[in-house]
Amino acid sequence: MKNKKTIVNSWNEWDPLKHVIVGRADGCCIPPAEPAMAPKIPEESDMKGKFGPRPQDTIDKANFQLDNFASILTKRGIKVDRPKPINFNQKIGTPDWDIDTMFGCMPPRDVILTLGSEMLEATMSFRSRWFEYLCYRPILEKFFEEDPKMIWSSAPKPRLTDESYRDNYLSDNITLDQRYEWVRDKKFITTEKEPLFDAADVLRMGKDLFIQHGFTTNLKGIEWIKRHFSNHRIHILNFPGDPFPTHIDATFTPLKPGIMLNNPERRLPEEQKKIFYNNDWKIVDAAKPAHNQPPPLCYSSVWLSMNVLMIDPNTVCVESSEVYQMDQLDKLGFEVVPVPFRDAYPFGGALHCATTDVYREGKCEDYFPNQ
Ligand code: DAV
Repeated sequence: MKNKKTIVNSWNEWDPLKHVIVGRADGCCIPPAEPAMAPKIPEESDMKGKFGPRPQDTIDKANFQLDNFASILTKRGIKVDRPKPINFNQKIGTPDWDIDTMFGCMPPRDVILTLGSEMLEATMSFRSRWFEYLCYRPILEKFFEEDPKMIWSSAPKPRLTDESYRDNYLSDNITLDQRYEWVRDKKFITTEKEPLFDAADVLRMGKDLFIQHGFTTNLKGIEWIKRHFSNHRIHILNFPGDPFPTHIDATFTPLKPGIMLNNPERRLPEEQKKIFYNNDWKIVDAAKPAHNQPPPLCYSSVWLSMNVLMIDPNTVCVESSEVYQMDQLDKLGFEVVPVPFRDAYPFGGALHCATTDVYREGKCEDYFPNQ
């Protein structure tokens, strides 16, 4: 059968997936410290003080798993597109700042937000990730040509001067207790100087968008999204159990209408649960991760275990070593597709991070009529 032309359309995280972007690990770098990043790297981390290109053998292993994931999806009839990596090991800059390397293009979820027929390039909140959208331009250009209804947009590029970050966050001497207190007080690394958001802080659930306010998305970024997607209802979520709230998708994961997985170490405050309960949604604690530690040179936590990709409301891709998470989803009645992916974790996350929707069947529905 001849490949059908592109359709851009996706309103939620669970409708039947037909077309998706899967990232690549090529040339990925560990960027030098920058204001947005320093607090995410704990003092004892093996990443402290390291920067530059990642070892080639780790890149090859990650790409092997990314290619395998892409082929698992393709075999299920899902069309897969891949970004085009650029040379990440080069100095980039704007009139306001420069930085010695970029990051990579493994997690498209962070960069591109698909809602309906629109693909929106996020502002991003790390200097090293400022130009990452360039890797997606070849496919966005193609989608724009092939789908006459596709809306291609880009949020205002942020200045990311020092005014966009709190400088007291930089210190190595801050205790974890202090960090919990700041997060509880909604005092994050990013300031309210300008709108900032990473696309991976947004959960798309039809008419409602649930957005984490944290390190990578500020209130102005959420306000920008609210005005931009003015037909949607915007809900701001906080997860005070996370000392480094960076992206929502290892914290709060919709599985299908009526059921959310919540990280038991980062529970949604009772007050913010109301909208779910008022609409007969269940919030279930995610199973514990199978590992005590993330793999070497990884930014993310062990909770990538719950960073799953729904390929339809009954079928879920789960990392294949995450036995407890697979078992829980199996018991909840889902068909579980195990996907080996741990070698790709250090490059920016798990199965949800490593993908961005292009097309899911289905329409924009109202799953929360009782507001
Ligand atoms: O738990 O470290 C990872 C999310 C990556 N997109 C965490 C969050």
